[in-house]
Amino acid sequence: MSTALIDVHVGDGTQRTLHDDVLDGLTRPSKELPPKHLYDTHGSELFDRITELPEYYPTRAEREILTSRAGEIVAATQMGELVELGSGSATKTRVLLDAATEAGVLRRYVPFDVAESVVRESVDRLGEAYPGLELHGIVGDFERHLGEIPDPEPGCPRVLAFLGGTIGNFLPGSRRRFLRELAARLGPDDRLLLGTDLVKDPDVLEAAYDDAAGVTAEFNRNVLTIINRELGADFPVERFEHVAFYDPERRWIEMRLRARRAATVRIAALDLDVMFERGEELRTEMAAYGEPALLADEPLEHLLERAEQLQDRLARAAGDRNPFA
Ligand code: SAH
Ligand code: AVI
Repeated sequence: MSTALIDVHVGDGTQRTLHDDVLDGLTRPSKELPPKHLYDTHGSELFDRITELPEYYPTRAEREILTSRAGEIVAATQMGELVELGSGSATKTRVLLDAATEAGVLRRYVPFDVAESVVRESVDRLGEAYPGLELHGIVGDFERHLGEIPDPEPGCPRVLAFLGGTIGNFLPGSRRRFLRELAARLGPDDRLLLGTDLVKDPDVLEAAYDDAAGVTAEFNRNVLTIINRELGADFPVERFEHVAFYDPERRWIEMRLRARRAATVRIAALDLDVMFERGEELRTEMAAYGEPALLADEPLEHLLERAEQLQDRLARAAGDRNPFA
């Protein structure tokens, strides 16, 4: 039998950040919301569907890297414990869990995610698949609750994984703050496993965020459904159009929601009316790529001083230069 524990650090607090973020973000001259609010139960399911889409290559690329290099990663780190930030459904993670349990080194897996349902489901499923593995789920916001990660057992080498390019979803200032905090919490026996994508053909990037089946559009619009439900708002969800474009200067993709018509939205819990002009856009996500946008960050440079880079087959074939070199 595996042992399982789940700590919940969000709840009313998350509701409050949604309040604050909606109030701040929707009263700015350029409307925006932080991407973490895209993930309720439905948003997490939609993200999982995105990872299966032909256009959304990052998950397949990362799975390929993990599959071909998991043995090496486990041998190099002796992963006694794996902590995963933004773990989601932890599907790809199984590649690492398999390699580390096969090597007989892994004792504990700590999935950390803001979406309670995904933490509970992944702990349930992994408990069945990996009997003997200790599971300690954390439902929390990695911008606020890194301190809630349990201390590693003494002498147990720990790997902190941050996969899927989620690091690209921060705005640069918040990313720097997060990386500083993360760096401060990494002990001498800890290793960081970071998954991020490199800049490539804008058409490929834009297709990945605007799939033909419209799943990403539904994922994007779902944030309005969340605000309607949680804050008693009346967004006419279908009257907002999904927009995704690559900004070559910032080297990031932006997802936005564009009002097809002028609208005034009532947000009852905030006693707020928000006006949208026809065509006005609300930014819901940035996804930054490779260097220099990401890797030039001073705290990350410091963390990567001794880093090794693992690339997927396509990136190697394309001859992308090694930004860690
Ligand atoms: N790691 C998985 C899932 C990526 S989706 C993969 O590579 O496929 C991003 C995940 O990060 C979601 O599950 C989302 O709920 C979580 N997330 C986003 N912002 C977060 C935050 N501030 N704190 C904790 N989890 C967050
Ligand atoms: C989780 N995160 C890294 C995904 C990304 O690619 O930025 C979320 C996503 N947004 C649209 N499609 C997928």
